[in-house]
Amino acid sequence: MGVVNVTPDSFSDGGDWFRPEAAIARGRALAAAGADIVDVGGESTRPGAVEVDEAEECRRILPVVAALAADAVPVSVDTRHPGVLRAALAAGAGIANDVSALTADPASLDLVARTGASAVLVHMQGTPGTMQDDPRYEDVVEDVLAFLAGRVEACRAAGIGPERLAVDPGYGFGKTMEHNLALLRGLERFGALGCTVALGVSRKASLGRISGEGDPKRRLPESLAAGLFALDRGVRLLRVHDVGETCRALAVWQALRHA
Ligand code: HH2
Repeated sequence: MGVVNVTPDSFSDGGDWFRPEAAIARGRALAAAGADIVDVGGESTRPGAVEVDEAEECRRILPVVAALAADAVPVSVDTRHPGVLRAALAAGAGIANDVSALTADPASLDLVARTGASAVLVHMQGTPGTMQDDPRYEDVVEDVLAFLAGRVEACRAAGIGPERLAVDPGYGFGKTMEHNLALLRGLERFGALGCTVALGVSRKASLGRISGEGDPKRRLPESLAAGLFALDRGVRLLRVHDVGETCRALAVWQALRHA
């Protein structure tokens, strides 16, 4: 899954793809570089981010979703807002990538159920504005697993089967460094939820804290190391900014696995 942030303020690439033409070109380039899905987002969910209103979020992403969908690129929409999701699905997106796991507004769950769309259910403690203020868990792996199991069950009850779902432990979403590392080490357990396991570690700050790299755009080595570690533990949907480089690493990983 390649990322196109149509935002002025994303932590990793804020402003680079804010103009619709730039975002469309970026999405096409990611698809050409090997992305199976292009994830289009109009609201940053970085720690401390402020919420964007639905009209503005739509204005940012809809031309991009429509252009990529017209090229037959599979598009996911990274949003917590049902109005944005509805418009994006109508414009040709097929997947809801929701960092609230369809809890921010129950209308999102109904929309996915009714339209036959797929969804990525992401665990987040709190909201982006405050999620990094002292996050706490009894046992982070157990707690996140239990939350996601509940969301998979809520989807099943609404008629959305596991074949339409991916579960994502939400690396960096209301987690300390220790929580993040425990989740990566426990990834294998998420397969038991019966859905595709997804993960977004690309360029994230805690990887830079380990290596000492402060610039998100220079965190490709960190992102590849964590991404391959995750693939070894069953992750099958990796959300990344650097698609071509990740595909090259994946090709070697796959050749070694099947050797
Ligand atoms: N991380 C971000 C956004 N969306 N979706 C999923 N499924 N998993 C993730 O880990 C995830 C996500 C944050 O990264 P980014 O979009 O690059 O930054 P920002 O939120 O600042 O736009």
